[in-house]
Amino acid sequence: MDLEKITELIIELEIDDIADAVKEALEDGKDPFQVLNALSKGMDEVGRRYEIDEYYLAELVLAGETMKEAFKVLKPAMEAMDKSEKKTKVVICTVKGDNHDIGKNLIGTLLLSSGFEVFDLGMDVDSKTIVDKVKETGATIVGLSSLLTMTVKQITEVHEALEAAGLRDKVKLIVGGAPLNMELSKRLGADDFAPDAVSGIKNIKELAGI
Ligand code: B1M
Repeated sequence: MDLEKITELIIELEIDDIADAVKEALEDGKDPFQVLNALSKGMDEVGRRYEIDEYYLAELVLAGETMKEAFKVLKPAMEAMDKSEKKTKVVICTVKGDNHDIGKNLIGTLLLSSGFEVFDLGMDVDSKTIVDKVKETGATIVGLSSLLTMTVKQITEVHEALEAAGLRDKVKLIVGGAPLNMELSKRLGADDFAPDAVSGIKNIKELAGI
């Protein structure tokens, strides 16, 4: 199974074939990171087609579901690569009001394969749920995705909720998503920002002192 085919299956929204294709690529000895990259490339093209009105909301929803089918196979392969013993705990989610989770899932999968213990709260998550999870798990990093301009202010909510709970100096807050940049993220109360999944993992490792 070549990787271009995987990219193509995402672009063509082939939800019934993607899991088998990913499985085949892994069995052929392809690196899970390369497979992840091929999936992301497909998603970039879906986004481009949406922006030029070639795809509509229905196609976007189906693209999201197709990515999820791929992740079901990819995630265990990523987890199997993890050889570390002492794990840094990371809480991740997409902020309240935002139902985009493809980028967040990508980050989560990469974190797992990089030896982190990941608590994924899903999407549309309020600050109280995040604070409760940090308290319960003792996580030292919170990673937030915000894809909508309208929801970036939720980052400040989370920052302030952590502060009110007396946890802000124990937890590093990193954020990502298209409407953000480093300057805005810091102004909103985050410690760090990453423009893509690879730099996200690099920055999270730095925040964790790894
Ligand atoms: Co929507 N959507 N969407 N959408 N959608 C965008 C984001 C948009 C830019 C499209 C556009 O208009 N050009 C636009 C937002 C405009 C804005 O506010 N600035 C938009 C809109 C408007 C909407 C709706 C309001 C549409 C409507 O209903 N009229 C609606 C909102 C619903 C809601 O959230 N409440 C909506 C809905 C949807 C779908 C549900 C149909 C679907 C999401 C499916 C899903 O996620 N399960 C969807 C999609 C697919 C998109 C686009 C096309 C693609 C997003 C994506 O998955 N990209 C997007 C346009 C685009 O980006 N070209 C768009 C692939 C993914 C791998 O990248 O998530 O950016 P991304 O993550 C990257 C980086 O940002 C970074 O690393 C990731 C990997 O490289 N990153 C992090 C992300 N999080 C990070 C966290 C980190 C570090 C890095 O640390 C923790």
